[in-house]
Amino acid sequence: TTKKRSAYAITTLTNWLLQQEFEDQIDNELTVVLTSIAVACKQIASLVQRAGITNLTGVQGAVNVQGEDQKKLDVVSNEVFSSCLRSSGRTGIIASEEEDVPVAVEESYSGNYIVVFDPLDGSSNIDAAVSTGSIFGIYRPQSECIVSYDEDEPTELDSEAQNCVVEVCQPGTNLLAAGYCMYSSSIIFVLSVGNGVYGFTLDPSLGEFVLTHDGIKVPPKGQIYSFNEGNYEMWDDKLKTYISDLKKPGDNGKPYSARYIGSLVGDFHRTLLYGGIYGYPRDAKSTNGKLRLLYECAPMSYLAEQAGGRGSDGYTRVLDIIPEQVHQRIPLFVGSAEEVEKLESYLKQ
Ligand code: AHM
Ligand code: MG
Repeated sequence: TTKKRSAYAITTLTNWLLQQEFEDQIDNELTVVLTSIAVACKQIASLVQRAGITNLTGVQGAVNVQGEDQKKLDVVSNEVFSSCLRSSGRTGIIASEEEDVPVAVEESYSGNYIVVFDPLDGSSNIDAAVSTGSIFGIYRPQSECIVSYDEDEPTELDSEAQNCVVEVCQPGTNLLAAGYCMYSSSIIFVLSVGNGVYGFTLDPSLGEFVLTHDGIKVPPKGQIYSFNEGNYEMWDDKLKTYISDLKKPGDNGKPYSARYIGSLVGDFHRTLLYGGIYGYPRDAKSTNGKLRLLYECAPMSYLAEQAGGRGSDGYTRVLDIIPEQVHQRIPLFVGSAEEVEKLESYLKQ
């Protein structure tokens, strides 16, 4: 006889992680890392929600290694993420969008896992209280990897820092886990540890992430495209043709709909649930696109594949690309399997 489940039963992220551990999908060290990431996300969520009150909107005044103006919340979120990971005692190396190079966690309190993250993605949306998110990926240390530096910007790294770069530059196929947390009308933590995609909504009255999206599958096709069309004139002709064709009425008599927040996590989350395609192509000015392979494109492509979708740079599977630089950019097309294949068929013509 099966026991009846109480109407009040909930599955918290903690319970879910312990279940994964019990099933040998993850080990106890990874459970600790994922738990500390969830804590960082709750802390960032609270900072984001109160930013307008606590004077945390606006720019910090510094520019990061990628030449972008750092927002105050970019800097604070990076600190929150880093300190949660360090104090977990289970991470060895951490690499962030907001840090020039990956850093090793002090030996006395370090562990094995490598965590790559973008602590607050889409931060141009912050001052208008529009959706943002945190993105992360987790790897195990490895020894083989190709490293090269941008010749225009020679870096002087000591051997420890060099080693961190080598360890961090792994292809997405090596990911042990990846996920994001979206700070929107709800705060949703979406995670895969290699056996599907699960979503947990923060219950503010409990302060806990509760399982709300069990085994997310991206629809094989979708009617929404999500591109920054302001860049249209700078795009390649094949891509222009693709976008123009999406605007022609299809079999159902309707063209595709356009939706673009300018926040990868929000645009990706919608694509995951509703289907369609998200794209950040290369253009005449940004010849490798805008998004970073390691902590934006690879984690999102991993989640897309785990949900039955695809992630491509237009020609190649994103997860097969071996990073040569920590902050390397690539074009990204991600979402419903058939929509990404359709895009590829235009670009490959
Ligand atoms: P960020 O990491 O500096 O926040 O930039 C990444 C963001 C993504 O969230 C979003 O998809 C993209 O930049 C939007 O760029 P654009 O404003 O060029 O459309
Ligand atoms: Mg980013």
